[in-house]
Amino acid sequence: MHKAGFVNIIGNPNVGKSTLMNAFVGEKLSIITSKAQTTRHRILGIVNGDDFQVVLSDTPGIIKPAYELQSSMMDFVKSAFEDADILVYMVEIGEKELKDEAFFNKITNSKIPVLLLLNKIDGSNQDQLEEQAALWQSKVPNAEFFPISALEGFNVKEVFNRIIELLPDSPPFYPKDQLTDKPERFFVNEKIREKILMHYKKEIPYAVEVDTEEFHEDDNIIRMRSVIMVERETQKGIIIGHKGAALKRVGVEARKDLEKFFDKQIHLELYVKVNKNWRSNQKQLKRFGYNQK
Ligand SMILES: Nc1nc2c(ncn2[C@@H]2O[C@H](COP(=O)(O)OP(=O)(O)OP(=O)(O)O)[C@@H](O)[C@H]2O)c(=O)[nH]1
Ligand SMILES: [Mg+2]
Repeated sequence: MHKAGFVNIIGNPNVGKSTLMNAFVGEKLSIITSKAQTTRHRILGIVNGDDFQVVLSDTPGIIKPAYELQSSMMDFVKSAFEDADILVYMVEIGEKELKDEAFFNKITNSKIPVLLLLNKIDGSNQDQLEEQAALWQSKVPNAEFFPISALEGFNVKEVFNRIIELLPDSPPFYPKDQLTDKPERFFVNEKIREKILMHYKKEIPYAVEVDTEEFHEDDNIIRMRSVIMVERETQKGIIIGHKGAALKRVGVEARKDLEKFFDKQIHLELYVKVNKNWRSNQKQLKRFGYNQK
């Protein structure tokens, strides 16, 4: 007997979806920052056991799209509704609603099991927790409810055990030693973007895309070259910073994380290029792995 299935994590931006996926997988697959719209792709994280395979999907936070990139992000969310065996709907303490009514109706009318996770309870008191628990259980009565802290690991194991119980009987979908669906370069791009989200303000991180053009692995070193693309010339100057200091910081920090991730010495070369209005350009988006309708 073997169990396997797709367990897709959905919810508003910044509620902790990526933190939960990484906690389940035990690896820093998805980048995590305090900013909304950190995740732009659907990223698989696969947890294998002798008699089970949980194929998790981390997805972008649900928003009303304002430009093509965001529409494509929402297409990833849609696809996660289509193939799920179990839906994990995550909300956070203090949150009132999922603004997109169509998505919300899909959750409340779901024919498959829904786990409703109220996250970030480490920052709440008992009264607030009880009030929020009652609110969300009444909003999503078809779901099984768990208060959790993805960050501190509270109830994470319990949710995972419940997922295993609910998984359908099925052979594995992926080889048992596979951890994700994404290639190595994807994680390089993401790690660099994480540093940009952390260190630049306002619109800058949202105007950035990273593309790793070279990834060459030797016995004891991986050499990579990545381009940071921005939408306009002024943004290029901001990314580089005074005497290149800002860009250097991104490079140093990304390299340190990537050395841990790949467990190897890394040589990372970074440069910045203007790719005018890339996030509204279908062709460019396709090239970066979006728009996969
Ligand atoms: N206090 C607390 N913070 C948390 C918890 N889980 C996640 N966070 C924080 O919430 C922020 C957002 O976490 P993410 O995991 O990136 O959230 P997300 O839902 O993937 O966000 P998007 O990809 O932007 O939709 C980060 O600063 C996390 O450290 C938690 O259980 N408790
Ligand atoms: Mg995320």
